[in-house]
Amino acid sequence: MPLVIDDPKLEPIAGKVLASERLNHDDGVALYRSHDILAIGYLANLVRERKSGNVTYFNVNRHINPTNVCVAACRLCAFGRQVRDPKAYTMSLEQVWETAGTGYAEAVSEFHIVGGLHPELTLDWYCEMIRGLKERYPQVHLKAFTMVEIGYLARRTHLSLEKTLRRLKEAGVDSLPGGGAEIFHERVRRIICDHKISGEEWLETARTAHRLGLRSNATMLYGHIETEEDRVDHLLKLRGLQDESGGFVTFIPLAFHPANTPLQHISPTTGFDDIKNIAIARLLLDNFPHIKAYWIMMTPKIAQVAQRFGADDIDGTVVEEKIYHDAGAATAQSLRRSELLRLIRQAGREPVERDTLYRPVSRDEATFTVLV
Ligand code: V47
Repeated sequence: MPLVIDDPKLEPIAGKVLASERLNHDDGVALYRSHDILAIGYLANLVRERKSGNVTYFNVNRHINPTNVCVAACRLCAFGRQVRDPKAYTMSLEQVWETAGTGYAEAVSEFHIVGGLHPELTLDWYCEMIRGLKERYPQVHLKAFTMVEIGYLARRTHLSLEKTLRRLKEAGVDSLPGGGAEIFHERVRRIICDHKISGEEWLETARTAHRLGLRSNATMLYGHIETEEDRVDHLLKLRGLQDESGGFVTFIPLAFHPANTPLQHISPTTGFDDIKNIAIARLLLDNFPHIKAYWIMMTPKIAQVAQRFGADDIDGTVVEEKIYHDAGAATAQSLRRSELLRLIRQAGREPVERDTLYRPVSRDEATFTVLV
């Protein structure tokens, strides 16, 4: 199908993408201001197919949130609770290890572990949790702790970021998820997450992790009070760090869910904006290998369409999601592997089950166990 451009402002951008040239800040803003979603999608799909061909990746994973107690009280969040809130919970180590073994236990290749900033849980406690998981589930990749949790643990332990990350890596952390990045600009952070580490600190923590050989993901939370310039600035900061470190694996745009947060007067994002964010991320982040359409956040239907608008990943089975569901997500808490396969195949893509670092996973179909 030929490229049809309705918005003349996109013409120079299309020229650059066709010539594999890097887009700049103004290009990013022009893309966000354009409604020509088919031209933007065409270009993003071109880049996506250059990188991943016809493949869409997914994994069999399980989320674990050891505590929702959080001292940060971010306005964007419906998950975190004060210690004395009746809905606050903190799992014991045994509960974490037991929870990890429930639901799809035989098949999981990744635990995605994130939680609140608990004022009493120590670095030793987290290291013990990780060692215990590794002992019990040695084949499972541990993608654990956002840059925000790392920063908080380092501060409370009076250790450098590097020493804190080293301790967690020695305990068994294999990589870091992409959460907590939100929007890097200080003006926005002051309103949506004023007690969190700054954007610079988030980037510095990622830089340190990458230097130690820990790969990570990156996210951007959009659809609240940020401007189009803030989004582009955020993406270009991530691109700049990726040029330096090469440590990012996947970028995941996250749509703000306002329900049950102090910002619930803000309207939720639309499907149009969700698709545009996937496509523009694919076009600006030319050095990120993968763009994930997180079905929990976008709905399986939009995440499926996104596979033709720049995304090459749909995330995984998840099993038990809390952060988005506390903020009113109406999606299921889990999708079966067979359902992920169906969504991907019906988008005309070839499903490939991956591990966290995008190596293909082969299974013994009879026992459903991972073949190494
Ligand atoms: O860090 C919190 C965001 C993130 C809300 O790395 C909210 O593979 C919307 O980071 N509405 C957690 N978003 C999710 C996350 C993630 C998800 C899937 C895969 C990966 C990965 C990472 O969710 C938080 C924050 O940015 N968040 N509250 C809310 N009300």
